[in-house]
Amino acid sequence: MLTHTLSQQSAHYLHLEEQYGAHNYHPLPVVLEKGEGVFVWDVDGKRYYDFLSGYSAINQGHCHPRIIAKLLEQATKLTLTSRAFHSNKLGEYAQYITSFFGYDKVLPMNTGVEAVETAIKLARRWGYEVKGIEKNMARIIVCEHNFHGRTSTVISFSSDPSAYTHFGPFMPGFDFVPFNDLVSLEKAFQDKNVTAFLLEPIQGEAGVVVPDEGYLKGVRDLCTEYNVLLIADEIQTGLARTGKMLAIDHEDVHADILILGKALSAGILPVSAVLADDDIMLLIKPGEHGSTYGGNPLACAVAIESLQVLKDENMAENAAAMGEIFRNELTKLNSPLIKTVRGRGLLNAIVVNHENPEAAWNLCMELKDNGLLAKPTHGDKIRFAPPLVITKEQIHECVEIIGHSLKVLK
Ligand code: IF1
Repeated sequence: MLTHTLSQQSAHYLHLEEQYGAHNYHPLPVVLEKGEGVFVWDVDGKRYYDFLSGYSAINQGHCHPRIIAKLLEQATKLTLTSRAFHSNKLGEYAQYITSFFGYDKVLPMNTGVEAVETAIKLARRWGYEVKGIEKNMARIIVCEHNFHGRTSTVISFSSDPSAYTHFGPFMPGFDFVPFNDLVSLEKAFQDKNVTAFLLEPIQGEAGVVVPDEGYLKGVRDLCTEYNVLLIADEIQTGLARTGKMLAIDHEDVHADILILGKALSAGILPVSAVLADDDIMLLIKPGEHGSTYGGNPLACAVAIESLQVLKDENMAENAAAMGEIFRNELTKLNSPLIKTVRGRGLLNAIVVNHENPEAAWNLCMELKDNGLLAKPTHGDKIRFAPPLVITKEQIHECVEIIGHSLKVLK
């Protein structure tokens, strides 16, 4: 029997969360208090490799010194003006990020799902005012097993009962197609009321589902042919995570609307962004959309440095190289407990092969005891997504930890 003891310190903090916090998560029983690069430390001073990276928000590594320095510098100057007034940082950031990704304009928001909601509003506005769809008839196509966030509109097009049960009534105007299926997508596009197709270029929460080579290019061609906006949700797959700056870059695809979040601020504060060209972005007029913190000077300063660091430290190239080694070494373990190893760059996952439904959880508990933090997604899959600063030596050490933990589990 695997036994996992809990220190008194950790038990104290778990109790406080249990007693006074909502029970909307089921975290691994570890209480962290420090992070640096690929490592985090718990309240007892034990060190772990972080193989979740805040669900890909910490691509640059925990507390990256250059980004923290920019945070501190701006935090002592000006943190929020609201959009009732201009700030020097917003204009600088807007110019920086639009040239970084090749778009005319950026609409700054805070959380990922706010950016997804913003993209939905932009696509509907374009559908009515440019494509000429009848009022309130616009449809947006989404993929089965998608994950785009947790607001009431966004769960309206989730296919996961745990995300939408007893949260109705739901927002109308969304239709499903299977992911990685161009035939179904073209069929869905026969409906003239379709204004956009929203997808994750790799499905993260579904367990790192990588589409066939050519799928993203096929999506681009169909969207162009049927005058449908391509909305790429790169909140989890973007910002060097999959071995390119964007996951759609693997097929040289340009999205009509690009959504970013998470690592846009390196895990420091919520920053998200919607990028589009003028023919779409300028359809939202002054006073028709916004948010209190959207585009605040602190977020702008942190986001510029977070993006610059990705480039300066060649994080996409490192993610591609380290991911290749990681998947090859995992496969070489030849563990009967690993059904599949899949992913791209440093967004990877294994499918655990075991009749015990708790096997993935038990493996994560064993990994935790051996100094590596990861978490199961949808039962039998474990996502492995370390910060993109991880070195070859560290990858090999982590594969050893995984191999040893698998043996114990067997
Ligand atoms: C949770 C999942 C990951 C995202 C994509 C939009 C959002 C997310 C592709 C919304 C957020 C987070 C949310 C967090 C856990 C995590 C997650 F398990 F929920 F699905 F990463 F896979 N698009 N993903 O991945 O961004 O509003 O959260 O900033 O809700 O448990 P957000």
